[in-house]
Amino acid sequence: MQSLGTLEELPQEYRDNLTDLNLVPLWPSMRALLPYKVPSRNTQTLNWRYESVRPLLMEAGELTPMEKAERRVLVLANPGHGLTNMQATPSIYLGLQLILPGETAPNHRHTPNAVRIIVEGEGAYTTVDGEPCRMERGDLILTPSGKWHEHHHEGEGPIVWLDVLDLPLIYRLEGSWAIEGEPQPNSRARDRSFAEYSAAGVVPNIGFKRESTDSPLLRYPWSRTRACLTEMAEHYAEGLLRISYVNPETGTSLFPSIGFGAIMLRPGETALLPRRTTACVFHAVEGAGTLQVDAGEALSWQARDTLSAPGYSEIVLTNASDSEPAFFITADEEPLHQYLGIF
Ligand code: GTQ
Repeated sequence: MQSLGTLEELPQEYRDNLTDLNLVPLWPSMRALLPYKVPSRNTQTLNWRYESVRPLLMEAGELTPMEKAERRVLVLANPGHGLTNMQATPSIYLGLQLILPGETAPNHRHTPNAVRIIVEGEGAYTTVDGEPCRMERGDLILTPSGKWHEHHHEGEGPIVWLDVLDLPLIYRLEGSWAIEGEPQPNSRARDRSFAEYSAAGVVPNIGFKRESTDSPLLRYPWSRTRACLTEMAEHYAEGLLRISYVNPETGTSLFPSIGFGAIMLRPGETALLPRRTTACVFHAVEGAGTLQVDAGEALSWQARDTLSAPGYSEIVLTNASDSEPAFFITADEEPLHQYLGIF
């Protein structure tokens, strides 16, 4: 490929004149903007070990009361994107949120889409547009763009979950904003969307037509995802065991931005993931093993750890146990890549 002119080759006076008029010459940056065949990727391969993060999160519980935090979160920031930009991948924000017994994270709604993946603790629920969604280990709780949500914790110990938002994308689109609301009335004991939509292949037919394209199901319990993968393993002796979380009405991804999935590794399995364009986040729900990207250093992981890996890479996951399966919940940018035609 032809080498192009550099900035330094241009007379300083000419460069200054360009700058004065808010102009930039393309050719010195041409190859950086449009690299040959494979994009440049800032997403680093990383493990945020829960064992290391947890003590600092608990310390935040002592240092900062809920009134001073609104959301008490330590953000899992990928240094490749610059720590203060709070990106795990180009479009995905991750945070570990702590609520102590008796605390409430007050009601608000915002434009970014959010999912919580429960990491530790029992007895908490998130109320989403009036629907109280119970939170158990590994469950996915959805708060799609614009829905009111507040978090309550009535259990014994701390509760911790992983927030997954499309905040970096929405923020850069200059579309990120929030408003506070009055506490939501506790009109229901349980989440109605779960009654209506949680039986696969069955949807309610009681005389209403939904206008929204959001997933109508707000809680995807881990017990059902796990049971599905375990049952699939009975039928497939080999090949990647993977499911996608979908909108039960349309079969499409939960959000237009981020796609969610889950992977099971059989006992002793080494899984080579098909190479994909999108960066990916892995949250280990059960087990222990390694993650290796492009034959680099193998990172060890265990249950409750959260990892990131860049797109266009070859990812190998191993399960260290010869007797027990291992499970991940994944988040990636596939829906966006599909929409943009770059997947
Ligand atoms: O729980 O609503 O990690 O609004 C970041 C922003 C969590 C939340 C985050 C939020 C929330």
